[in-house]
Amino acid sequence: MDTGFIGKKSSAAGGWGALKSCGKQLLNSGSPLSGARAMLKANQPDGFDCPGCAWGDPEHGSSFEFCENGVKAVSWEATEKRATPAFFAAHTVSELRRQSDYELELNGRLTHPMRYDAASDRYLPVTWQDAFAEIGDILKGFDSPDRAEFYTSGRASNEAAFLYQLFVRAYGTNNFPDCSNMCHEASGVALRQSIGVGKGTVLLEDFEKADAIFVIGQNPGTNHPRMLGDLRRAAVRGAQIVVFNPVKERGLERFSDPQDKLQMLRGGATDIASDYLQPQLGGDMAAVRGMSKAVLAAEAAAVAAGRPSVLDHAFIAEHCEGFDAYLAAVEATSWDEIISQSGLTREAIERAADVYMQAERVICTWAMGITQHLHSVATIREISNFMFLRGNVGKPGAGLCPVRGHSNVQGDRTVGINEKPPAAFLDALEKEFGFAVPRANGHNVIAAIGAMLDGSAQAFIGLGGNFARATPDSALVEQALRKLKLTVHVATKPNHSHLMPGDVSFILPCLGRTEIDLNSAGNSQLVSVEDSMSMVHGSAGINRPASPHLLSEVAIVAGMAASTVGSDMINWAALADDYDLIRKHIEATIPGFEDFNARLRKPRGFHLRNTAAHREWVTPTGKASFSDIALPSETVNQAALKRHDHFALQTFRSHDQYNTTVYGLDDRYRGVYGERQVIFMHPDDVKALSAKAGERVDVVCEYTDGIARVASDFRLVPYDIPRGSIAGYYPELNVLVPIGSAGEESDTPTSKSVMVSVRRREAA
Ligand SMILES: Nc1nc2c(c(=O)[nH]1)N[C@H]1C(S)=C(S)[C@@H](COP(=O)(O)OP(=O)(O)OC[C@H]3O[C@@H](n4cnc5c(=O)[nH]c(N)nc54)[C@H](O)[C@@H]3O)O[C@H]1N2
Ligand SMILES: Nc1nc2c(c(=O)[nH]1)N[C@H]1C(S)=C(S)[C@@H](COP(=O)(O)OP(=O)(O)OC[C@H]3O[C@@H](n4cnc5c(=O)[nH]c(N)nc54)[C@H](O)[C@@H]3O)O[C@H]1N2
Ligand SMILES: [Mo]
Repeated sequence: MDTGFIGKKSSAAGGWGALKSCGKQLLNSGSPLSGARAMLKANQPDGFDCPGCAWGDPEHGSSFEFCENGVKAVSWEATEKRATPAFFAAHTVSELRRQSDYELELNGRLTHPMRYDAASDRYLPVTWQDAFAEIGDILKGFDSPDRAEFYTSGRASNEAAFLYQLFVRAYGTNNFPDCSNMCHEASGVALRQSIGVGKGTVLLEDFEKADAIFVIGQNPGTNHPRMLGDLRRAAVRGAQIVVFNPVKERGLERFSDPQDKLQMLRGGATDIASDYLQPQLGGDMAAVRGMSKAVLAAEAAAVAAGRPSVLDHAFIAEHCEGFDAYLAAVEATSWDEIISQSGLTREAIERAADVYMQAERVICTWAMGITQHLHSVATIREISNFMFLRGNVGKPGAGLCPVRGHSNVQGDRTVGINEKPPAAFLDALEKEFGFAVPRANGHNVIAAIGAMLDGSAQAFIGLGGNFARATPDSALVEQALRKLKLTVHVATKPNHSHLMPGDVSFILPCLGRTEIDLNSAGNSQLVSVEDSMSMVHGSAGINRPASPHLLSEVAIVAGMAASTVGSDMINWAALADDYDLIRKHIEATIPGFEDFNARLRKPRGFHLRNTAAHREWVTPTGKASFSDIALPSETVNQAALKRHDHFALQTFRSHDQYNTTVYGLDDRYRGVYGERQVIFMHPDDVKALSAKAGERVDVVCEYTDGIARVASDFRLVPYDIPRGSIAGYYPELNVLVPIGSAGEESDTPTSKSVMVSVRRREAA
């Protein structure tokens, strides 16, 4: 069996390996200098916001906020390679479709607006004017504005996103499928119910004060590398870090901080996790309930022995409702249930609960390992319950911290990308702009795909992203896009979504974050973004644009808007020429943006006030709300354990990718090299299949809706992961994620728990 692609895992995350990888990345980009110069300005007060992740920026950063994957994101955008009209002339769309995601984006930055020509099966250049005019004509020709779906990916700036929603609402629909529907939707839904605001309550400073940090369902070493710096500093000063992750992730075990010169010279590394628990997939609600059960048992014991109370009774009495019902729910949950569903021992859960009880201030962070399950909302509500027990919300050094994905996904939501917009926002828009806005809820990602498949949607406009590859059931979604009358992709690089043309199709190339955005007077324009800690700050590019024909996202949105809804009510061109004017409209319609233009120009920007962080609860009862939801009757993982060839599959990210953008084929923290078609599996499960390391298998979706879904020719990697749970990379495995399986209340595809079977190819 060829196992050459399985190699050594990095001994620690970060360190020299990360620096080496940066150098390689900058060289590969073909523009080491502009890439390196750009890095010095990433996340600095006068630079651009790193297009990588949404982790916060420190007040007193080192000379630059070093991050290996930030370097990849920046140099990926700052490449010298170009996908010009000559490139498109040389390849038919059918030919390009055979390229992998990796190969496709390697072709470089888009340079010209392009229109699909069905006769030659090629994209041909088109003028911006003609593109906008034709898009406007088609959109105006529909019998209802609800025929069009307006997708947003979370890189769009606040200004672009605000203008986009204004255009779409002026056109007349709330169809805003958004990448966050596939991402942190469950966090928004659950936190609004629990604490009255759908965002995290902590600031970066709180990580310096926390006594314990619980990191649940998240892989910061790869996806939020700068967070590891904060975790390392916390670990060094003695804070306890408790990790819940089925997979042993290198970055959560050990980290060598490239910012720390001494540590780098000595070759040392810091242990991050003081406790590393490996629950089964989807077992976190049970695990957290188990910790609550242990806390409540300790409380009973303390009361009986006359010792001080373990619970924060004052907080619960003054700030919470539903406590008694929660007590009853915990009482009704047996340890047997908790152990079988979490896959953890009672001792391990009790140990974690001890850490929680010994800490005065606790932060709990989470990401996709929590949000992409069937019962994600219930799980996040359980995390909130657990944190309420000792008043860990709304005090320094403590709080709830959903760690967001795309660099401005949180901001896009704040400025109105929302298929279910709150009435107050719609009222404010009407008052500010004087037109009647649509009031009916629109489509999220799943609903948009449904509408595209059944023919009720006829147009797809994408402000960034890679819809066809990021969505579940990618094969179906590709068909859905090709049935449309119009597809429009605002993008920086070619991707597979562009290769699924409808009757009329455009690729509209835009400036990236790192590039200078000049207005008609030759002044550089500033955009704004919001990070996971609700800090809003400015971002101005420093690199020369990849092509003189690029427009900013704002200008592209304005162009489409003017040709679709006209410029009588709103002077789109004027807004696109001066983003300060857009910010004035944001200030007038969205709370928290008072004096936006001035405050944005302060070095670190400003913080959007979070009510829950001040213990103001904007819930129906005016209190923080305990939930009393029962554990799921059975998780996919529990069901899978009943059959030796069935597994719960999670789809996650390698160290060399940004969502559907693949930078390289290695995943060195997991010891996999030059190969992405892999399945990580417990060694005993490999044996139970009578298979061997490196063996080729097919993975078959066992979701019961009658559709056959197979991912062929993947190779087994024995790995430290619980039995019955397996893992592999997104987007390659999206062909297996069934569109019909979506989170309760969040409607997020359950891409972290798909029931599959694994079949040996040789044996077949
Ligand atoms: N370099 C880089 N940075 C990124 C991205 C990228 O692709 N590349 N993507 C960005 C985006 S949009 C997002 S949303 C974030 C994603 O950030 P993450 O959420 O860290 O992303 P994933 O790779 O999906 O990793 C999920 C983690 O959760 C664990 N997990 C899976 N299921 C479970 C479970 O049931 N329970 C528990 N406890 N753990 C589980 C997995 O083992 C894995 O470690 O990162 C952002 N930053
Ligand atoms: N199976 C599975 N599916 C998943 C996930 C998973 O964990 N598992 N994760 C989900 C998550 S968390 C998310 S957020 C989604 C991501 O879904 P998307 O946001 O749709 O996908 P991305 O891969 O981030 O988009 C990449 C494309 O964005 C374009 N781009 C890059 N920079 C810019 C820019 O500055 N402006 C514009 N206009 N375009 C730009 C480039 O053309 C690039 O090809 O995927 C989801 N899908
Ligand atoms: Mo995301």
